[in-house]
Amino acid sequence: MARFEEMSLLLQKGKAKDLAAMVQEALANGTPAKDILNESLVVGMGAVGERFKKNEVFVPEVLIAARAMNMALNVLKPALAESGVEPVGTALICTVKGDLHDIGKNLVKMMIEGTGIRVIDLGVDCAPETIVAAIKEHNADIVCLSALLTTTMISQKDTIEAIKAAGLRDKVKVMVGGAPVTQAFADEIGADAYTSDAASAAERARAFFA
Ligand code: B1M
Repeated sequence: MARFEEMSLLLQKGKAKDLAAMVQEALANGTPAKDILNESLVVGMGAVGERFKKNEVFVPEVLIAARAMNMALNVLKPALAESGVEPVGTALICTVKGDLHDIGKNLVKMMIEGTGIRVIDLGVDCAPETIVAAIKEHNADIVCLSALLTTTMISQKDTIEAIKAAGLRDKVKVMVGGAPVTQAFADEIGADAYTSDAASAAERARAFFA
């Protein structure tokens, strides 16, 4: 029986090494990577978010928890990405200009990789011109734009405009997401898809290749 609750608490306390070791042990015991992700890591980070909102923890604690989350995700990555087949296509992913949040983006990346799509990660604070250049360089089929701040959602729109201006809009599907983003906003800015979580993002991305 995997110790989901314990892993969630280790994450909340930012005990990165202990968490990574326990994630490794759970994987070795046959616990599915997806269950570790959803039952421990996502739950733990959600709890940190709630406490942050209530001013029970502050930025340093959140950062330490975020580092633990990323370290645990690195341990999970090979198991999540296991597909054993040639990539069906290429997706670019990033957090948009002005935005440094990368935990959700990293989750979406791993889940999409798990469907057999090659994913190029352009990181955070990614300017529209960088994304346009990367579409050309990697011959991308999909562009995934994450935004966590109401003030950076507009960068998703700016990126779509830049892709249009570069004459590449018909070549790529644009997916948007992140906590403040909605279907209505996605429709307004002309994105091809909006999804609210990493699992649905992966499902939607794969459906583009059906
Ligand atoms: Co910031 N932060 N943060 N933060 N932070 C939020 C987002 C906030 C809601 C907290 C709050 O006030 N309650 C708030 C935003 C308010 C708003 O605009 N509406 C906020 C703020 C204000 C800020 C700063 C401005 C704080 C400050 O400095 N005063 C600052 C901004 C820095 C910047 O980006 N320029 C800031 C900084 C930080 C830290 C650096 C401390 C840290 C980020 C560390 C990191 O990412 N490496 C941080 C964190 C951790 C959070 C919270 C607590 C957690 C975010 C997170 O990782 N959630 C967050 C509060 C919260 O969410 N409750 C908060 C877990 C993650 C798994 O969820 O990213 O939503 P999420 O991803 C989900 C979905 O949204 C979706 O799938 C994922 C999982 O299924 N998804 C996609 C995401 N991208 C997608 C793309 C898709 C599809 C789905 O398709 C392409």
